Amino acid sequence: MNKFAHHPRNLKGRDFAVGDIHGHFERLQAALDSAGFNPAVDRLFSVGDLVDRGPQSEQCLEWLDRPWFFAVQGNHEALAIQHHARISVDERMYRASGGAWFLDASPDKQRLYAQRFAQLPVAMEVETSRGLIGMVHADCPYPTWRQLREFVQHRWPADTYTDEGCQWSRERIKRGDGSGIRDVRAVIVGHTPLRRARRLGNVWHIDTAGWSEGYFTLMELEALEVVSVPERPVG
Ligand SMILES: [Mn+2]
Repeated sequence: MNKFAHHPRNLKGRDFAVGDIHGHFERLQAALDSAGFNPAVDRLFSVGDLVDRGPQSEQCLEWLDRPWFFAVQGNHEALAIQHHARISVDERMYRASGGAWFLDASPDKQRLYAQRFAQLPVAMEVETSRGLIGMVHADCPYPTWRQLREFVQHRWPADTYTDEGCQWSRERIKRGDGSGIRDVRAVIVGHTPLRRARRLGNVWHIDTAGWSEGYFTLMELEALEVVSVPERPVG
């Protein structure tokens, strides 16, 4: 299974990235509407965590079926995959993080979601006229995008370091590390909720907690600019 996805340039419309969604697809749709998103030509790239916490986790399958919607696996998708595969998951933590909709679902339903999540790449890249833009859920655990691509594509040896770094790491943002990632125009990540999108070197952190008290940040990839504005004051 290919854990790395490459998307050619969008020559017809605009491309956007969005941070964690966490079961708030209605709010996401409102943000897309206010950005004038056109599903006939535009594309939306999600940095993962489609599910848990919000009331519409189950809609993720419909969204993943849309031809203009692409996502990487977040740590919340990984939890569902691991739980389904009977890999040890701290169930209390998972439930406290909004996983009840999955934990309490029937085995058939759990399988449906886990299988779909397992098809998602861990990392993806999108071509723009000014270079490649990479996306992972939490962080790129290597100093160069080329290294990340190699490790994700070849997955050797049984490589949990890369997956865990991509899906869970908060090292860069905790350290305020502005060293960035080489071999790539920018890398866009979510996972750590912030009041405003924050750039560290060429790494953009865009989870502005649209699933909680914040708002959804949409980042247009060609200009690498934030196009959404908060619809309500951030507390
Ligand atoms: Mn996350």
